[in-house]
Formats: sequence, C-alpha cells, structure tokens
Amino acid sequence: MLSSWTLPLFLLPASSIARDVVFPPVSPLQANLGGHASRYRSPVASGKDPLAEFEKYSGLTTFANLPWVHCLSPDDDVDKYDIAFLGAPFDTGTTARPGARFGPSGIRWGSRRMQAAAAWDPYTHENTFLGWARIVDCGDAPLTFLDNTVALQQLEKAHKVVSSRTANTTEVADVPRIITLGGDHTTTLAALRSTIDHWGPVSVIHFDSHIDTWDPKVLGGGISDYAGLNHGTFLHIAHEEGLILNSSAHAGIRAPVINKSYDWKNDKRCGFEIITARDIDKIGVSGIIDKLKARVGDTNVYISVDIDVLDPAYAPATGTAEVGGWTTRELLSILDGLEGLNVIGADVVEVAPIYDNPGETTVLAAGEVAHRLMSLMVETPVKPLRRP
Ligand SMILES: [Mn+2]
Repeated sequence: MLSSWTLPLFLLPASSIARDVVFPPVSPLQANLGGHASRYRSPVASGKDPLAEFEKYSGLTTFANLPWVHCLSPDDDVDKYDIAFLGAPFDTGTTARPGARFGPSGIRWGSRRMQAAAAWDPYTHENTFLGWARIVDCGDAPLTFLDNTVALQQLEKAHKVVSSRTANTTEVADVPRIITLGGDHTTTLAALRSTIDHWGPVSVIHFDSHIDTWDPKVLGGGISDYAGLNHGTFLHIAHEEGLILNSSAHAGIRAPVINKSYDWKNDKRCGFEIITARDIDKIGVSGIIDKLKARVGDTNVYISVDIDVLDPAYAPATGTAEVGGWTTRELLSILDGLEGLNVIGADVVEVAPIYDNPGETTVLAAGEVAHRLMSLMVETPVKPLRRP
C-alpha cells in the first residue's frame, strides 16, 4: 500500500491523510485476499466491491454471512435465489425447557466464521457456496408467540411464499429449497405442509433422540386439540395429513417412550424405521449411512435435525436433552454420507441458545449441521413434481 508520506499531502483526498482505513471496515481475512478476492468471490457477491461489501464480522449477522433477501416481500420482484435459509422463532410447542425461539439468531451467530470466500472443504475439496446455487438468508418468519395455531399458519404461509418464487438458476432447479433454522420441532410440520405442494409426500430422515410420533392422545394428554399439536406429536400429525411416506427413518433414538408397546407400534404405523443411538457402536457411521440410504431409496427426502440427537456434551443448549447421544463429528459424517439423496427441504431445530456455554458449543454445531444440509442440496439438484 502506498504510504501517504511519499506524496505531497495536498494531492491526496482528505480521507486518506491520517490512516489507511476504509469504511465500512472489512475483516482482516477479507482484506488479505487482496487481488485474489475476485477469484474467490461467490455468485452471491459478484459485481460487488469487496472492500465495501464483504461482511464477515460486520453488518448484520446472516447465516454464513450470506446476503439477506426480503423473500417475504409482497413484491414479485425480489432478488432470486435457489436455496434459502429461513428462521422460525417459535418455542411454545415444547414440553420441557423453552428457549428455541432464539434458535435462529443463535445458529446464525454460530455460523459467523463461515463465508463463501473461504469455505473449501478439507474432505471433498469442494466449496458448495460457490456452486451453481445462489444461496441467501431470508431472515425470520413473523410468528405470533401467543397462539400456536396462528403461528404455524404464519410459518406455513412463509414457506409457501419463499418456495413459490421462481428459482435463480432455472436450468438446474425450478423451485427454491428451504433450510429452516428452528424453532422447536413443531415448526417442521409447517415446512412439510408446504413441501407437499411442489414435491409431494416425502420420506423424512429424522435425526432426534425422541421419536416425535406420539399420538396426541398420549403426549398432551388429550386435553385439547390445541395441546395435542406439539414438538413430540408433529410427525404423527404429518402422517395423518398424508405429508410423509412410509419409507421414513429416525436416527439417534435413545429417549424412553410413554407406553410399553403402543408408542412403538404407532411409530411404525406412521412410516418410521428406528436407528438407535447405540446402533453406531455396532454398525458404525457407514452402517448408519447405508441403512438410511436403503430406507429412503430414490424418494424425495426431507432431513430434520433435532440438535438433541447429539449428546448434551456436544449440544447442551436444547430443550429436552438426553444423555448417551452421538458426537458432532459422527453426525456430520453421517450427513455428508447422505450425498446423492433427493433432499427437497431440511431443518435444524430445538437449539435454545440460553443454555449454551461460553464456548458456544451448541450453536457452532448447529451452524455446521445447517452448512452440511445446504451442501447436500447443492450436490443434488431436484426437479419438483409441480412448478410454482
Ligand atoms: Mn424432536
């Protein structure tokens, strides 16, 4: 950089006299990219001024520093995208510790070191941010916190608006796909009520310590229909509504059920096969990948990751923690192993940042899980059954 002292001061603009500082400030990493910045610039940032617009640690916190798009705008004319992150700040369907309404912002905070310009994967040597897909953060859906029925209707509508826009890269994919940042697990029901429009009924790969197919009469006590729709019954209801296929699977199950046999039978009736947490000790990561792939085949797949699938040592910040779970590395390896499946939607839910530790163990894990889900979508484009 040319020092200001090598030129007469009157030749320089006033802003450069004292210090070599640009505004808005850029992160040291981005500044050091120097002349190489353009080579690493993602499609999402092309045409922008890297000194002014690369935003790691600056600006507002979006997932992985992706651009924000007002996907829920009433206008038809918004920036196009192929994959969208959408926050679902909702936690009034929980049966234990609340707090997942702050999950979306927590997961974004956990992802703040990720950026398209520096995301070359050490395992695959690919950078899925720089592939064919334009990936954006839509912010959060506006959800009331006093009425679950209305909030889920709002979330379903948000999903429909976001997925009804024409994709950016129509030669590859016609319909944008959504990765939801939860939110308690009830939010997955709203996503599935939307995905059926474009993709039909789907196989759900459900990473969780709990089965979440409880009959509302069992979990909720049959008090009211309102109480019966919660984060432990949404898969039962999704089955009743015909949203999911009988080729679905749970992975990481270890929590007890309420009834000796009814809950297991009902789970099977809802279309699920169970892979327990301890199965990994017998068949390993690759065995679990093989089972999941065999189960869903070439159907369209929705992947839902309840962060409580991880052991509380790896994810303490969740509502219904169960000991004896998987490590973060095991989960990431299993997710990567699902490459090639037709992933039409995904979520990371039940992240309640208030219970996290100063090392941010849970939100870091959740951010990386969301990144891996995004990568699965980039690796395998899927054409919809019905266009928007
Ligand atoms: Mn769950």
